[in-house]
Amino acid sequence: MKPTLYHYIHCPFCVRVRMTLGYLNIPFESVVLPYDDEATPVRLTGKKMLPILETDAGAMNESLDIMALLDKENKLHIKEETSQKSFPEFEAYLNFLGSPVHSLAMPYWIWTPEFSESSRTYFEEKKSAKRGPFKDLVKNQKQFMEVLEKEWPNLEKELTPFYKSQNFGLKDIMLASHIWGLYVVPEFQFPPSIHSYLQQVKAICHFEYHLNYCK
Ligand SMILES: N[C@@H](CCC(=O)N[C@@H](CS)C(=O)NCC(=O)O)C(=O)O
Repeated sequence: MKPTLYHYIHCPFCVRVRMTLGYLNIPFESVVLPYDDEATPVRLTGKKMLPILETDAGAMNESLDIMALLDKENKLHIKEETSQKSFPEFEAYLNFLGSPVHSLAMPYWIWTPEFSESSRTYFEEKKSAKRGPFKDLVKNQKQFMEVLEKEWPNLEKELTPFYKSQNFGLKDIMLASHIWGLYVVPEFQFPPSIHSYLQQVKAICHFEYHLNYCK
């Protein structure tokens, strides 16, 4: 049986798993759930959180656990990478980048084809409780962009040509999926070197953002 991935198109943790499936050339069933569907994920794993991978062995959460299960030949060295002392620091870096990325992208994600009227309302209500009204996020774009613009030169130094490495690896999947969402923001442009890095990761992982919508 092919594994089934339940995912949201925009979700960086889901994108990680899709990039991994593509990198490892693993065929899978793709099920894009509406963001307001609480019943399906709760039935599968007991909580409303995606990604979920369903295999003969059952359904599971947690992107890194899913990726480790998929990576039978250990090409991404997930156990070794995630148990390194510096790994929490890398995750904190992703969170630091993720905050402005999400504030910039969320008001646009909701207008992409994965959202219906009801899932858009559900998403906006849930996310604006933490981040404030989406209209204000758009109004304050500049401040979020400034955080990223300040950071890009530091990131550029680490792309050698992959993240702190000459070889493609787990951290590239995690980093690329975390910032990929910025492509949806019309006012935003990646510096050419970061754009080119992301396109390399896309090619290596056979990644299509709007899977299911542009076949
Ligand atoms: N630690 C989890 C995080 C997954 C996660 O945060 N998923 C979000 C989407 S980006 C989610 O399902 N949120 C449900 C909701 O907020 O309703 C993983 O790595 O898989």
